[in-house]
Amino acid sequence: CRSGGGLTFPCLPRVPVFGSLLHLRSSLPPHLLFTQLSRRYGPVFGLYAGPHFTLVVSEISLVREVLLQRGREFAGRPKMVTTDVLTQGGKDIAFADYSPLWKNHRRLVHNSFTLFGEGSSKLQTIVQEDADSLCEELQSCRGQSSDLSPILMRAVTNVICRLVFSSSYQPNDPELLTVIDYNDGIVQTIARGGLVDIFPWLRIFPNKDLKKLKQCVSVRDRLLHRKLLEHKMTLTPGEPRDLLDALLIGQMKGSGGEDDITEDHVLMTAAEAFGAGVETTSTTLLWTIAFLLHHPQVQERVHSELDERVGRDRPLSLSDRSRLPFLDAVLCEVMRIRPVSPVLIPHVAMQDTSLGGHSVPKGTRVLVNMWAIHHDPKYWDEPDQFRPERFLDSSGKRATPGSFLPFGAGPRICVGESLARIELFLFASRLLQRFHFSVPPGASLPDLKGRLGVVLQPLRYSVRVTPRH
Ligand code: HEM
Ligand code: PLO
Repeated sequence: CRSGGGLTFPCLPRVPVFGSLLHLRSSLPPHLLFTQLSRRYGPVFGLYAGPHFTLVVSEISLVREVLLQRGREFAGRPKMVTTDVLTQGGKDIAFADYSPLWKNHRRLVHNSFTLFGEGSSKLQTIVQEDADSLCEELQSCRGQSSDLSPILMRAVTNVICRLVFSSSYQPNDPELLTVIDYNDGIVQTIARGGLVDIFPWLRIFPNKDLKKLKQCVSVRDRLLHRKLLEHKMTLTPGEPRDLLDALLIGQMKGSGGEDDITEDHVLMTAAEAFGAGVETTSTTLLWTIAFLLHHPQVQERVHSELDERVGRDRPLSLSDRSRLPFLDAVLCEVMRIRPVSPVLIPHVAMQDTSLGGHSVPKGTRVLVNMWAIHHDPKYWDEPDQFRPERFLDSSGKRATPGSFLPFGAGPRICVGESLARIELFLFASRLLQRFHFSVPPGASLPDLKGRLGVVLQPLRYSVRVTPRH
């Protein structure tokens, strides 16, 4: 395998042009195939995705080296055709390569999230209200069975709409439907690792997906552009009303240098907050309910913890999190057993560096197999079993094992982590305080394998939601 002298990595066989792709043909999704291959080739092995030399890392100490110890060296991102369309050539955070501008941009986004996140009551109020309307909606379908996916999707989209540009929608508002519709189109067409991203020259052939992606992106940009203009006209510096205000203020404060972000960067950040915020949170909540249906005794224990520590009537707030360690453990176990991003986003070595003592040339792509880390039998007893107790110590307090990184780590760690944790806790606790979830009569249990698109999602299932009082 290619490597700059010294030890070399075990590597999959390769042929000209296709690289190792012929050896990667499989009915398994990438995270499972890579986990299988790591048993044969070891905790880090190389492959050629077409022309691109790629390392797959499946052991926690090596993952820590990539993300933390050498985090900066591995903080690059590959250039890909689809994500370039999505982000105007990398004017976002997630798919933009490492650069001084990107660092400024990420810091601004991080600060703006903090402004409305953990420290302030703003996000808490928004989530509480949207969780309440979600509960009212579920209450009104009294015991009927339904697919929760669209209802949850609407609720979390509303949270992000209010956080980003202070709009809130009724269930059938045409603007909300537009957002949901274009997002759906992007999700269907951007499936990570598609061929166009391995051989960029394939884009000269007509490509239906790429065309649809471009259409959806243009609908998205028109809508966000309108919001941006409205915000600019009514902005009071020093008093940001929402994330868009905070970003605009930050952008205007720029020093005028070439590392300043532009208005397009603000637009792409808003777009990404939607994409990342909606897909990940709704998916994690759907996995949570799917696992609770498979493990009714776990749901019962969550219910009794809520009844004993909070009661059935008092509205829950973030300060209840420390009182509900079992619920917290359930959410962690869900993110362990079904990480929404099982191979993270590809990283790239920005300079010649090394990994586990082997040298790694600049430009090498690195896939972190978080699925393998979360299912490594060396660190997890019976890793395929759903057991929230793993996240509790012997006195029942929340504990965090070292081999658990659902949000990644280091310079590319998820910027939305605290936002996501707040949302997950408030939605899950409110839903479980008020409802009991069960398998509808005659229906089968949800499939737990899921399907890998832009995130690892459960297949659609239907659930009966019964009010608890
Ligand atoms: C990146 C997980 C929610 C925004 C990531 C990464 C993971 C992740 C694994 C990639 C890290 C890497 O490539 O090394 C999650 C999970 C979530 C969640 C499990 C919820 C359950 C959110 C939310 C937002 C968000 C709510 C924003 C509103 C981002 C962004 C990045 C990112 C912008 C790119 C960071 C970068 O490349 O520097 N997330 N995420 N995420 N996430 Fe999240
Ligand atoms: C989801 C569809 C949106 O329309 C665009 C979008 C933006 C950011 C992406 C997100 C999609 C999928 C989940 C991603 C997120 C950035 C970080 C997050 C990849 C494609 C994760 C979990 O890594």
